[in-house]
Amino acid sequence: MIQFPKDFLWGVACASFQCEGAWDADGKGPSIWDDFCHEIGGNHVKHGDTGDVACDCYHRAKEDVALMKALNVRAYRFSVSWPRIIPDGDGAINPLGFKFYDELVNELISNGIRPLITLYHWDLPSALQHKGGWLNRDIVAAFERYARVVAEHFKGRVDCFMTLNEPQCAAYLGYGNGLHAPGWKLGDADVARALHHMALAHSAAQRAIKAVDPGISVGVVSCGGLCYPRNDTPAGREAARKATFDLGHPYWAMTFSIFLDDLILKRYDDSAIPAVRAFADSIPAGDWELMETPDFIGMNIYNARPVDDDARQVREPVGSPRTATDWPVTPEALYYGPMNVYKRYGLPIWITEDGLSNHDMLYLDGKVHDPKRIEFLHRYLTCLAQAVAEGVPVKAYLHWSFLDNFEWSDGYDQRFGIVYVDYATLRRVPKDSAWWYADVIATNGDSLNGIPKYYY
Ligand code: GCO
Repeated sequence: MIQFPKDFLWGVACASFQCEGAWDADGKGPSIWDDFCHEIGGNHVKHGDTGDVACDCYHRAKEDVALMKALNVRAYRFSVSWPRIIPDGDGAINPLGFKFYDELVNELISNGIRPLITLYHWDLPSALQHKGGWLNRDIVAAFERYARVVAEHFKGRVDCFMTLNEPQCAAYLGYGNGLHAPGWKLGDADVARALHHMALAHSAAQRAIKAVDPGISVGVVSCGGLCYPRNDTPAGREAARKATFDLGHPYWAMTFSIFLDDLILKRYDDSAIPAVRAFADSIPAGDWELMETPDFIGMNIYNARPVDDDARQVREPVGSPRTATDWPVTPEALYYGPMNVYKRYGLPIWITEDGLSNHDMLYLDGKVHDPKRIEFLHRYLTCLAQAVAEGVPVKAYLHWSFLDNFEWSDGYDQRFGIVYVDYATLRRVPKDSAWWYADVIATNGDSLNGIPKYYY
């Protein structure tokens, strides 16, 4: 029997650069993602797509919130764009910076939807990048100030903040392999340094937010490769746990442990490769005392990889299902992922993102049929319920994403929304999965018992 706790929070998520558009409206400064998309000959984003218009959420707060309400959504995780509020990152505050967010937050509250703010979802003010971005330790103080300004502004209206989204991607894709803005390609020590500054920035921001109102809950949103056992035996489970947190491979930066160990356990895992170990040894001892344990860990989970009893990665069963991004469909991720992260850090867990990209299209009947998304979610949520049943304190599930949106270097090709966006007209069309999810929310997960309704 699938059951979720009575106060379980069901919602949807998105991020400023991916959906807002209005890239230079009302005094906003440029961000590294504006620069990355606009760079002539840069070729960083598929088809040369940009965030200039995106889903135009900036001008559609009322319409979008009304749609969320129609879909029974209880919480909306969105991010604030730092360069809207402080155009150069650490200078003057833009008087019009909060215009859109005020409208959005007020609409959400008056429709009974809880606003959840992410402070940093990758759109760093360009001026800070020119000073070294996350490699320059001064960014910690700039982020702390920005966090305080936002928390003060929304005092009494927003009771939950997430400081950083996926430090791992921001550091590795931004400063390591250069696939994301700012597109720098540096070595292991610099990637580790960027991550460490993010841990300090989270901590300083958490202190600043708590000083504004100690009742606000503050989390951090993490990602990383997750593993599940090919053989569900005690040995297989232990191997999957070990492989999940291992730092002894080229993708060490894309693990939950590289960020959360530094922040919460105040150490680096013994498995770390020599470059990371050397960086860890260079950290001033006083830094560990600056680390603030978050109130909860946000996990962005899309898939996991199978490992054998020796913690070695094995291939997925031949012919396994995949998504449009060519990611494997592995519902086990929502069982083993929260389970292992909870065992290691002992903190409440929020699923802050989960979902899939699908080749959705508007059908001739005017609807968007996406049975694959329904099937995917049904299976993933069933596994999440199992983790909850076994005692993992999972408090929320925030589906990625509400609308189709700008998928970073993949531009608009990947459709992650439960609501279809017709980019030519910006019209929103709820997909079948949106109505299916509305039913999951209305029944607090009870509708997951049995075979899903595929809506056509
Ligand atoms: C990320 C982000 C989202 C993505 C989503 C799908 O992890 O990249 O948090 O912005 O759009 O994860 O890839």
